[in-house]
This record gives sequence, C-alpha cells and structure tokens, in this order.
Amino acid sequence: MKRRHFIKNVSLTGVGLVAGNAMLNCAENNSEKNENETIMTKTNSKFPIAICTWGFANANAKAGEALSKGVKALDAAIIGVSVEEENLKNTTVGKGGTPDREGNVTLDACVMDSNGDCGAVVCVENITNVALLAKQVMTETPHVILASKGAEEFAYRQGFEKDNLLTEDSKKVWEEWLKSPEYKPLINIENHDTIGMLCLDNDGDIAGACTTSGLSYKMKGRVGDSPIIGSGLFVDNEIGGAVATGMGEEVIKTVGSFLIVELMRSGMSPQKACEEAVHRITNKNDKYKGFQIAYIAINKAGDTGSYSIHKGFTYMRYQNGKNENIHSSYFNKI
Ligand code: SD4
Repeated sequence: MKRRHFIKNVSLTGVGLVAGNAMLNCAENNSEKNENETIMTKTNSKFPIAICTWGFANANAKAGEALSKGVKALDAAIIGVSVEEENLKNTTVGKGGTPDREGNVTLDACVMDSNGDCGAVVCVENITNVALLAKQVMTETPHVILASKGAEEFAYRQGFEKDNLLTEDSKKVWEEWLKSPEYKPLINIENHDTIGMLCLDNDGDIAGACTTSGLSYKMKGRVGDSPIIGSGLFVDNEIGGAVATGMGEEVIKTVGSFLIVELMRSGMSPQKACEEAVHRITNKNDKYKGFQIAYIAINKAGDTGSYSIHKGFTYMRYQNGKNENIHSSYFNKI
C-alpha cells in the first residue's frame, strides 16, 4: 500500500485513524497471503509487544491489536500514538495540546524504524498527526528533521489537512494563565502526558514513535526532547529501544534514550538501564526535586522496564492480548 494514496483520501480529523484502519486491512490481506502456520506459531510466542508512557490504554491497545494482525512495528506505533494526537482531552499531545505562552499550539514528534532510519518534525502548527508526518519526513525526503513552517508546508504537500489545534478549553485555560503568567514553563511532578511508544512486532523487529505539544506555556519556538532522536526516542533493532517523558531539557542533556539503549548493549536489563539513566540526572545536583522524568525501555527478548524520578509514573504494556497498566519504580522515596 502506498502511504501517499491513503493520505490523499483521508478526512480533516481522521488522518491517523483512517491511516490505522487502512494499515490494519492491508495487514489482514497480507496475512491471508502468508503461510498460516507461520502466523499461528508467532501468535503463540512472547511477541508482539507494545509499550507506551502513561496510562494511555486505548492507544496501546490499538497498537497491540495492529501488531497482532501483522502490522509492522513502526506503523503500529504510529497507529497507537495517533489515538492521543486526536484525543482532545489530552492537553499535552496533538490537537487540544496546551499552547505556548503566546497562544500557539506547536507540536514535536519523531519516529525511528527497525532499520535505523528516523524522521522528526519540530514546532509544527496546524497539523494533528505529527508522528505520521515525521514518518513522511523519513520516507519522502532526504532529510531527518523538518521544522516549523517548512514542516507544515511539507505536510500540506503530502495531503495532510490544516487543523486548528487550540481547542476552546485549552484557550480558556491559557487565558486564565495569562492573568498572572509565570515566565517559567509550567512543568511539575504530576503533569506530564507525552506519549512515547515502542513496538516489537511478530518478526521481532522494534520501532517507536514519540509525540507531544511539549511544555505548557513554553517560550515561542521552544523544542524539547521528544522529537530529538537519542533523547526522546532511540531504537537499535539489534538491542532494543527507549523513550522518555518529562522535563525535556534534562533528557537532552543526558541523551537519555540513546544512553539506555547503549547500557542495554553492554548487558543491562531494560529496568537497570532506565534506572541508570535517571541516576545520571539525579546524581548531578538536587534540581531533580523540581521536575519529573520517566523512561520506558524494551529489549530484543521482549523484556521491559521503567523508572522515574518521582512517584506516580505508570506505563502500558500489551502482550498476548493483555493490556496492563504498570506502576513504575522511582528514585525519590521522600
Ligand atoms: C518536553 N518531554 O517537551 C516533553 C514534555 C513531556 O509529558 O514529556 N510532557 O519536554
């Protein structure tokens, strides 16, 4: 199936879901063409697995179901995260995201595939499905990152439609904030919901996607870790993958997701690697007391792990048809 074809045919609000359904049908048709015994063996194994940050049960289930039908890891991750990009109640991802301090909703996203290819878009306005757009950057351009207006214009050329990302609810909250604006971006221990997702498909291949509207009331033009390959997301199909959520500046300073994959390469479990990446931050000084960071990771064997600075972080894991919400262990016990 040519992605260009389905993007041309999608509606204003349904890029991701229409994309998702098209990919599912495609996988079903392909499955029919494949040998049945291969599919039966694989569905009985530990794979596929989908994990994502926070309690995004629907998003993770969508990805898991897609994987179970034979969709490859990257497309499944994009199907999953598009659920949150289109969820107006999620105020830190996609449409309905909290704006910057000037009232513009600007989105960041990246994807990384099992073959080591990646794509990202930063500071994009008016486009809801930015993870899918990041994939388009990867597959349809010679580049890895497109920013702002360039990314938006590329999106229109690819068939994405213009959308107003600032909902009435987000606008009201922003107007309230404007009455006594704090210059500091609002980020605290409880308030994070970027979605980062890692999928391990029936073939044992790993890929991921990460998408966010970034920090609430950030400075105009601010970009966090989420679209930065190695920080918000990193995948090495020989080893595993990791994604981050939380205070992006601190994740970037320690190249957190790349670090986790490298630690797994040297033999650490996903759990230990996530712990070590958090300790790199908490060992520096005590500023960690004022912000949250959390990582999740998966290795090639399908083992998963997570760790956060503070209490309260959870992640979803879909495996063998079961979609669980797992409470992460954390560093700051006081
Ligand atoms: C950022 N890491 O832009 C993102 C914010 C986040 O849940 O994760 N929010 O820094």
